Amino acid sequence: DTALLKNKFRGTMLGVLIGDCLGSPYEGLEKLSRLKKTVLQRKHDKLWETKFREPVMTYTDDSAMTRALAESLIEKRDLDIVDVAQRFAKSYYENPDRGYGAGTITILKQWKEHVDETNVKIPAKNLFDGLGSYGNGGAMKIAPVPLFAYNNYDKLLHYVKEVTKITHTHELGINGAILQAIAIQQSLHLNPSEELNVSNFVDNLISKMDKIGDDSSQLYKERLSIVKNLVSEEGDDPNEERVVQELGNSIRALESVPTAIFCFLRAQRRIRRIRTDNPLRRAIQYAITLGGDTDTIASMAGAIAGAFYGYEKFSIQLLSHCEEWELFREIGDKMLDLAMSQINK
Ligand code: F2R
Ligand code: MG
Ligand code: MG
Repeated sequence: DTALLKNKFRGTMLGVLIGDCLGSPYEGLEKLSRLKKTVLQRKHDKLWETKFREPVMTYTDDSAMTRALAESLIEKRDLDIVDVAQRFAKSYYENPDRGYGAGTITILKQWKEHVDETNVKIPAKNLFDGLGSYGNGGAMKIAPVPLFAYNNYDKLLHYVKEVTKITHTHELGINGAILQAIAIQQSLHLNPSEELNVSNFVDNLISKMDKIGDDSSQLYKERLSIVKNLVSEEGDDPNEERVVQELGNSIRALESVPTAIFCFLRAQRRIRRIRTDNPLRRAIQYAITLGGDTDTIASMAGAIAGAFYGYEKFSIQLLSHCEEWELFREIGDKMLDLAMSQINK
């Protein structure tokens, strides 16, 4: 069904953007107190429901890098990591104040001088005394890859690794990007009119991480088991303190990608003090209440939820408050054309 797929591709790109725009004012703060949750609820009511034009909410590095990667895939009709690196650097120098990670800035500055096939992978390898970055920057910008390879799991794995390694060479950083990409791919293939089988969704992720088979994928498997336990708990109060303690809310991939998946899955049903019937809104709003790396966790949860529900679950009022939302929608459409042209290749 092309109409549904179009909706889902747009939803993925806009999920990245909206989660980032809504989450970024809270990045680095503690989990929200009861009072702050009420303030957040009112603010989101206004943003989602009123036609009144708010000042535009700007996006951060998460959306800037996602956009650059998607535009490279669209332009080159394949993954060209040198072109991706050039676009990352260009978009950084156009607006360096989007809150980039320190390690990523080091890489972007080195690429500014000159980047080609021989040196594109070098700066990332040298980061953090040669350990490479385990930040969530690989996962936060990966959404265009599951769109590009939406029907092909092996291609997805290959392309995620290739593109992530130019910024994140630590196994935890790479596997975080793989997990986020698989979660988006799974969501793209599910029918949003049918109830989501939450436990199957996690089991599929666990078995795919298991097949990767290295040490860090086992750590992700453990986190996913925690996701499964937490999501199966009854009641309407998924205690934020426990969620943060057991899954994390930090800038590290291991402490944020499983958390984003949890936000998407738990938002299938009611959450205390989040008043909305819209599970896509609930996923993003809940991610923000956890505090910590709110732009990135809300953006990753938004991408997975957007891939599942499609863009029509976002209100036009909300979209119109976000920087360049129409461009992100158009990128979704172009990614669909590209993905369709790839299917028989
Ligand atoms: N950087 C931020 N937020 C904090 C500052 C923004 C603030 N709003 C402001 O205005 O200043 N957010 C963005 O960064 C995250 C993605 O980060 P990425 O791209 O992975 O960067 P990096 O530098 O590679 O890793 C992040 C940090 O993690 C620590 N780290 C990573 N690997 C490490 C290793 N092997 N050893 C030790 N530490 C390691 C470092 O502190 C890195 O700087 C997103 O949240 C995005 O929104
Ligand atoms: Mg950011
Ligand atoms: Mg962040």
